[in-house]
Amino acid sequence: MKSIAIPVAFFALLASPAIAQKAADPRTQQSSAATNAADLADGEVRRIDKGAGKLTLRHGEIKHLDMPGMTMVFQVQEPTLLDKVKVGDKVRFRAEKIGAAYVVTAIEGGK
Ligand SMILES: [Cu+2]
Repeated sequence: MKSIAIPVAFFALLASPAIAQKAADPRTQQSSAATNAADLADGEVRRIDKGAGKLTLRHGEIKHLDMPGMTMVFQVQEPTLLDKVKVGDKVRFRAEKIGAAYVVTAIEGGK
């Protein structure tokens, strides 16, 4: 067991200062906040409307938007995001409120 535990601890020591440094760097602060893994919500694709650039997701809680789990329609920031998913996919996604609209800006884990 020790032979497994030591490399893991060693990796953790290496990784944590790197993460702290990245977060403190003003040049990357904004972009790392936008793609922070903690801001990704769980969702399931219910409907895809490529013509309108809309995506219906049943999603879990979205903490940074103060939103409980529900099924709702999102705009997508880039139409190509819709090519990454199909109905029924379980995904992780980033949603932002832009003006009056809720917009999906990133999706991972589809297809
Ligand atoms: Cu919602």
